[in-house]
This record gives sequence, C-alpha cells and structure tokens, in this order.
Amino acid sequence: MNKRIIQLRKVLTDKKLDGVLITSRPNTLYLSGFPGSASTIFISQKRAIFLTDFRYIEFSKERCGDSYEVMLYEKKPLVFLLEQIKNDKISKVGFEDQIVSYASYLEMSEQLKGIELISLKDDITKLRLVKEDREIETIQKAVDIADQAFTHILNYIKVGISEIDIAAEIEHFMRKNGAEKQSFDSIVASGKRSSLPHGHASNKLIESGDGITMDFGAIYNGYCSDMTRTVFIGNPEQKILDIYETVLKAQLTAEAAVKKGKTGVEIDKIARDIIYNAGYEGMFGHGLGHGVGIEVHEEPRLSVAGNTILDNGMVVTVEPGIYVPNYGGVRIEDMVVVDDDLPNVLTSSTKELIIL
Ligand SMILES: [Mn+2]
Repeated sequence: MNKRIIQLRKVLTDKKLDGVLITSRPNTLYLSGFPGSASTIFISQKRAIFLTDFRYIEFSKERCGDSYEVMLYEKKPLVFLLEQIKNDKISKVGFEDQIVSYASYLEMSEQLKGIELISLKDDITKLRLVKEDREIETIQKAVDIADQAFTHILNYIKVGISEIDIAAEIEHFMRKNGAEKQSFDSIVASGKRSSLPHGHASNKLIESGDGITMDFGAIYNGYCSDMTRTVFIGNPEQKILDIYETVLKAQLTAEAAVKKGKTGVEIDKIARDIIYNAGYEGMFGHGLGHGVGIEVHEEPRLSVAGNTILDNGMVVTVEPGIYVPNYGGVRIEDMVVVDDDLPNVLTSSTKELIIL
C-alpha cells in the first residue's frame, strides 16, 4: 500500500498541493485496502491519516494500520481532521471534484475552514489505470468465477424457465463459488428482448429459438469481472446466427488489436467498421469496451471518445454487439490485459456458437 501513497505524494508535488482529501469508496479502497464505507483519507508529504467510525476502527487498523495513522472520529470527520492537522501548515488540499456531490463540497468547504479546496480532476483515476500484478491476479479470480458460472448455466437453461431464473442461478452460483457479490445487476435478455443492450432479467420465459444474452460479473477481493455471452436454444433463425458470426468476427479482430500504444478510438473503430460494413450501421450504439478494476466501469474507455493511450497492465473489456430493434441482438464480451503485442485474454469461456 505504501507504494500508492508514494505515487500520490508525487501528485502533491506536481500540483503544488499541501494535501489531498479522498472520500470516495473506490479510491479509499485503492489507497488503503480497506473495503468498507465511512472512511476518509488525508495524505500530505508528512502524514497519511485514515479516519473511520466506531464500526470499522478495529478492521481498518488491521487493514491499513501499517501505512496510516488510523483514527476514530465521533461526529464530523472533517472537523476532526482539521484539528489533527492544525499545526501542519496545510492550505491547499486536492479533492475528488469529479465524484464529490455539490452538497458534500459545500459541507467540506464549511468544515475545512481556512483551507482552499483544489480540483484533482483525473489524478487519482490515472493512478488506477495500470494494474499491478497482484491486482491482475485478483481480477483473474473474479473472471474465473464468472467463467465457471457460465459453464454452470449452460446446463441449467431450458425452455420454460424465466430470465430471472437464469440471473438468480448465475448470482447464486457466483456467491457459492467465492464472489462477494455480483459486479452489477445481471443482464439476461432473451428473444426480442435481446435487442435491448441493457435488458435486465425479466419474467419473460425462454422459448425455443431464442437467443439469450447474459452479461454478468463477480466481485472478488474488491475487484470486478464483466463478461457477456449470447447462446441459443432450439432452432434459431439463420438471420440471428449471421448476426452472431459478425459480432464474433468484430470481437476477435478488435480483441487481437488491443495493445500498448493504441488508443481506445482506434480499437473501437476496428469493431465498428466490421459491423457497419456487414450492414448493421446504427445497430451498435455503445462503446466497444471499458476499463475494469475496483469499479466495473472505469478508465480507459474503448469508444469514439477513448483518447487514453493503452499501456501494459491496463485491463479492458472488448464487447461489440448488434441490436436489431424488435428482432433481437447479440453481444460477446471478454476481459483482456493490455500487453506489448497480443493481449492477455482473461476470459476463458468459449465464443464458438452454442445452440442448446
Ligand atoms: Mn462490460
């Protein structure tokens, strides 16, 4: 954990700040390893203070007591903090302007009297972009749990059960196999509903001929996974199988192009060109992928707005889709680690056409 504090202190130097105040859960978890809510971190060149309330004091000492002065506040954390740092000559403090609500900002300003709050912009996000080996190992475990759930669900899906049955079975399986919880509400969209890119599982029953798009992930040790597969049951129409072939081609081609030095825009365009040239222009209305880590959607983005230059150790999804309104859709999603040449594909579930 010390390494991350050191990195943050470089940000302090670069931005001429006396300290930073971190209050969002993804960033407090990243900087301290403490997974609970109700924590506030203050880091200056001299001090690293971790504030929490009585519910978490013991656990947080265990988690980050080596790197932080772990302190218990009783009422207002920032009033307490100000008291702790009053002799430290702190006047300019960075805060998470892209996350903190306006109401919280006003409260911070009120409570931190005499301190000027400065926008950190994406300084913390940048620290989280490239994953350490240990983080990638943890993410791989989260990915493995989801892969196992996919294998399991193939034996469970049958005509007559509902989308909610499938989502509940996936989630139950993941929890029983090591997941803290799911990364997000599972998407199960079948038949015509599969044209909804983010169709949450409904009461719709699975019918013969349906395509079933399942998008889900597990959280393991604070890190997320995210995968999507579309499978078919009975005798699907040739038209949807052709769509599957196009999405698979786009997925494989774009995935193989992910490497250090490319931008998200470039990778997105590879998949988009394949899909549009096959006659599905306008039917791939989302970005190709996104970073995954402590948050299931984080930087960098693989999309028309993804200007970050990819670097080794970044973890991203590659998830093209085609959605034909009132007909159906297909999406295939893997997670990969950016490398010098071919990416390290973390997701191991087959992408070959599956007809149950
Ligand atoms: Mn995703």
